[in-house]
Amino acid sequence: MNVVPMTRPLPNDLDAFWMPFTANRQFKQSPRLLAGAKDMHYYTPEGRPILDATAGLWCVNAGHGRPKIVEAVQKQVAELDYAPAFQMSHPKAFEFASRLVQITPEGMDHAFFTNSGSESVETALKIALAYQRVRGQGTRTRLIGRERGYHGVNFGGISVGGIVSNRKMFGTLLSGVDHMRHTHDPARNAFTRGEPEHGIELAEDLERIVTLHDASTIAAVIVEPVAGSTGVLVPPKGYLKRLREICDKHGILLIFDEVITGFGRLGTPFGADYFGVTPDIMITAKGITNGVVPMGAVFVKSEIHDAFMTGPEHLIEFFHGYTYSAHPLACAAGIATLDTYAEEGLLTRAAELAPYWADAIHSLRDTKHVIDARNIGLVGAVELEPITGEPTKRAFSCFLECFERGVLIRTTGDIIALSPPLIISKGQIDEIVGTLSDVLKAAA
Ligand code: PXG
Repeated sequence: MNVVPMTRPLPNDLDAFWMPFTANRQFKQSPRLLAGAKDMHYYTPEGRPILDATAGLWCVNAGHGRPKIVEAVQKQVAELDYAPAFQMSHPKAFEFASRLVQITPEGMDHAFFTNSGSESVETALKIALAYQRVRGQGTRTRLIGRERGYHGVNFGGISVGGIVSNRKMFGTLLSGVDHMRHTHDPARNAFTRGEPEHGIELAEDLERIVTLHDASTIAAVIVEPVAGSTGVLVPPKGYLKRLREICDKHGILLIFDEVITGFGRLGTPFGADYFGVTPDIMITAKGITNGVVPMGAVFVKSEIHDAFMTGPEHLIEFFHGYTYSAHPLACAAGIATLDTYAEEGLLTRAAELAPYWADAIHSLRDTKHVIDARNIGLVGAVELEPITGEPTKRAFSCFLECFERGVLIRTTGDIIALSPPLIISKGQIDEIVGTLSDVLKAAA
């Protein structure tokens, strides 16, 4: 089936669109456009297939153009395009929330809808602060993040985040934030398959911060179970369990940012399931609608939700929300996405593929320029030796060359990150790694 017309009109002026997180001038000299997509592939405007090794931007977990999702959105837009989100709602919002809390970790049974990962982060931080206040612990106003963490691009998220280039241009950010150390330790853990052996002691950094500020000032700790954007940092064995223990000991809320690890990426529905650690608040987005309609959701334990449900019943309990919270198109896409995940076993498929995937990623170990390779679930990273004096250039050149050869990868610094749709075949894994290997061997 030819799903994409072979010719599409190309835009003739690329100037007006200021592109996000993009080298705009480089792009506009040599644009890379995607005009169609089906299953594991994108198609350029000329009809050239590009194997998607990144699930779009870590979001198209069920692959592209999935019929159920397409039909659900088409039907929904004709039936109900928009309903006010405040003091009103529509049936699919409740249906979707109820379906979601059936697959979230035990006890995480209320969903607050947003439109992106960044909004989910802000929502979670606000819930954490407000919860401490409604339960009579209003001195707990500090938020603790981690170096190299990525929590979207809004002010709360970049404050608790730890990626320097995302922070340094934007002033003093939120006050009262501190950061634990990151867990990347290539000297001890390079070329680890799955969770690294070394580094559980880095969780004790939280104890250091508690000692410095006192627990009575700390509302919450936020971490990605696996740090994605910074270049796939898999937590050391036992690290997240230890964080949970320290949070419990001090009455600090634990927030997992599962924007990437949610919805099957690690071979379990959520990272919390993979690591056997349940947070108090869980942030999601991306795979919640298979990337088809922007959406995010924040899940909370009942005790957090219920703590707000006091006072006169005609009053708003939590002064927060978005015009497009639980947008009908997003809910329709989300329900069809959950159906697709369930019918095809996609929330656990990565577990079956993980050993094959790990072998493929680690087959690059002795390839030119490679200084580390790491993997977990259907996530992989290959770290390259930077070109002296020109950091990021080697990986970016590999990205451009892979695209020329028909494979879409993602780079951050000199790290190549791979996270294909969960429907990938073993042959397609070989194609990704084979292309990457050829490109690396030929790279300067
Ligand atoms: N938290 C985490 C853990 C994320 O990975 C966000 C929040 C923000 O989501 P939104 O929907 O506001 O973008 C993210 C987003 C990459 C990459 O290639 C990662 C993200 C976005 C774009 C690219 O690493 N993560």
